[in-house]
Amino acid sequence: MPDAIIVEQDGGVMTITLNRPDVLNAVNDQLAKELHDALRQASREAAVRCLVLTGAGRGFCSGQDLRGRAAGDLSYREHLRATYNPVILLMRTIEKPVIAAVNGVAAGAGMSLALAADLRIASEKASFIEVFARVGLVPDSGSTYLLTRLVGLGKALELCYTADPVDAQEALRLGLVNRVVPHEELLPATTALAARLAAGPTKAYGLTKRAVTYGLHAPLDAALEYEAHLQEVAGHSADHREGVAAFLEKRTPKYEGH
Ligand code: T3D
Repeated sequence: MPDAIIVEQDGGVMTITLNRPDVLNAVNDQLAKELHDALRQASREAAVRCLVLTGAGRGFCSGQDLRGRAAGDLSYREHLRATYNPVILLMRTIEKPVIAAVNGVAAGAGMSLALAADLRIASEKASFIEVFARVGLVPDSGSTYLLTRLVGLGKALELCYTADPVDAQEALRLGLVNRVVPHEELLPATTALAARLAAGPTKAYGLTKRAVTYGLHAPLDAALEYEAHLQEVAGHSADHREGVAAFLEKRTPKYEGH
């Protein structure tokens, strides 16, 4: 069976392309496993300092591959535990920036994948659909958690109840995406940002992601304490020493990521 994803590395940037364009990159078990394996490999390799997730063809990802889903003989709980949940957890805990380059429709768990990235850059052709209600399901793969935090309670429930598509400009207005660019500029703009982040203080970025994630559910005193703890770690990093030296020497820092 051909690979369901394409993995490419250019410098410190790893790009993962979901590659089932005939079905708008719907997720089958093969794709979920390959995506999980690629993320795990990226998390372990120091040479990978930023990740980009995008889709081949006109879709970003249409969520679960629905073919063969009418039989009703599957435990959805077990399937989610085995496939999507580990992928979403890895994306949210990998200590490197993750950017979704949303090239087209992101629906269902495909939208959840986009939401699980740290940043989203959308093509003008992108759209986002919490499509689950159309097929009588609950938003999953982190959508209830992540969408609510990005757009707020009322809008999240509206998008989940109606399953209406959100176009790229509306997504920008809602804070669902960070930027919208012309379609042909999506990959150049994303890789430029990814290369910039890959040349940054990766260790500090990873700790920043940890602190921001912790702050989502912590009281202020605990968040302050956690920041102080992480700053202790960052304060002893080679990149911190390099950043201070570069400032004093009036030059651009050269970060190694540790
Ligand atoms: O553990 C579990 O399994 C539970 C987890 C669930 C997670 C989920 O993600 S549930 C939600 C599953 N996804 C959907 O319900 C979306 C289904 N797709 C659509 O509603 C539409 O395709 C879109 C709104 C995304 C895009 O519409 P459009 O008009 O641009 O494209 P299209 O013509 O519908 O799709 C193009 C082709 O892709 C088409 O195939 P064909 O007719 O050319 O042979 C279509 O059947 C196929 N396709 C699109 N999405 C899926 C799919 N095939 C299988 N599964 C899909 N999800």
